Amino acid sequence: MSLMSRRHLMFAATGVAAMAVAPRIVFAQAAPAPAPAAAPTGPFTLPPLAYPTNAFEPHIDAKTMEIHHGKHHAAYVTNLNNVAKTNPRLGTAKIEDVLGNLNALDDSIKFTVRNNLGGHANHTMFWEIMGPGGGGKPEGDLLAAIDKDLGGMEKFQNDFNAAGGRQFGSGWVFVTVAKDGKLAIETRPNQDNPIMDGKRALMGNDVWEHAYYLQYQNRRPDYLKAWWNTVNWKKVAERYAAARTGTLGV
Ligand code: MN3
Repeated sequence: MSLMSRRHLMFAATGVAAMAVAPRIVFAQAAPAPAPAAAPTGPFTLPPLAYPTNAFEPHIDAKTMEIHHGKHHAAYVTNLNNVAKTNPRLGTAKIEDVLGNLNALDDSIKFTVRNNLGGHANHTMFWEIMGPGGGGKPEGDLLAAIDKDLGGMEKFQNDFNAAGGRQFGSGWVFVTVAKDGKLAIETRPNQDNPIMDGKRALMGNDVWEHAYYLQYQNRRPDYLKAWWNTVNWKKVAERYAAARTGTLGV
């Protein structure tokens, strides 16, 4: 082999080595980027949606669902995990036990837990009671209870929408279920939850502006009406049955 061709081979080999290294550098830069790496590590976790974010269009737009679940609810979870770092018992206690006994908490975390654990509970319920192909009416025991306690479906939905419309500022409109099984329409400000008053949320709608403003702007009453098309009555009926046996969580 001549000197020239040997040198040529050496350059060629160097070139190959440089090319082989290059993809590793690219990979090393890309590695920290995946979104799941930024997710909270617990003990609190964001429950995944059981449906795609566009499942409720045209009633709730995909962008609102994305931000509502992926940013707002996620922020409550992150805040809880931060509190749990210095208060590990928060992460092991049952959510309903903590919310039902907020005064047992240290003053330094009470406000943060009330807002963020309330928000986590409210939104966990909210995603659960909605589903694709929702709307219509419940049946069986739940319908009978609505007829008995809330004056029938039409009056119930009108009263629920009116209460949600009247809630000043941010908050929720709920159907609460008491220990004796009685249903009532009640609102709560901010992220308060009926568990704080010894009741349970059977179902509820979020009337914070973040729940509807991209699509409905100031037209909260239109959002309240459209939202019924997302309600998964089968899930609500399961929650009602659980409430009757004292096993309903958040
Ligand atoms: Mn919300």
